[in-house]
Amino acid sequence: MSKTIFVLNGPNLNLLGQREPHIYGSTTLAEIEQRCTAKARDLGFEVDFRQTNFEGALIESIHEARQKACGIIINPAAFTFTSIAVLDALKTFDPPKIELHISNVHARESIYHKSLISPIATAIMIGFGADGYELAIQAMTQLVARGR
Ligand code: CA2
Repeated sequence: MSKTIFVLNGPNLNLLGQREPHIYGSTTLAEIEQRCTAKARDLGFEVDFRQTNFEGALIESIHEARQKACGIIINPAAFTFTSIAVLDALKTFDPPKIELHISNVHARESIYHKSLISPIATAIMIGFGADGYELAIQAMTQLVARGR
């Protein structure tokens, strides 16, 4: 069985650590990738970490995960609230899927309150800052181990 966890990041997350640190912190996405890779390695897993600003590219990564991944951790960013196409792609991926947000979206403006993804996610992690990614890796290995 695959031991690869796909960690997928949507639009503007390439700017992490460069803008709006009061909301998203000062850790860069490259640092988050390094931490995820190290955490996964400690737990006997690998990480395929990606970021895109394009909806179609995100969907194609989800399709690729169908063949290659034991789980998906996804921060769809703004596509969380707009993309039925990302929702439909995730529905085709049977193994565990964790929806992750760095900020507590429910403490923000109402446009950030209604996720299209949450109803089909196995689990949701919101508001842990950049640490949420490592916590999600830990959680994903447990979901994979128990087969859901
Ligand atoms: O908190 C999160 O992880 C979000 O998914 C981030 C999205 C936002 O649309 C979601 O509601 C919550 C926005 C990502 C924008 O990323 C930036 C990073 C640095 C500076 C500016 C934007």
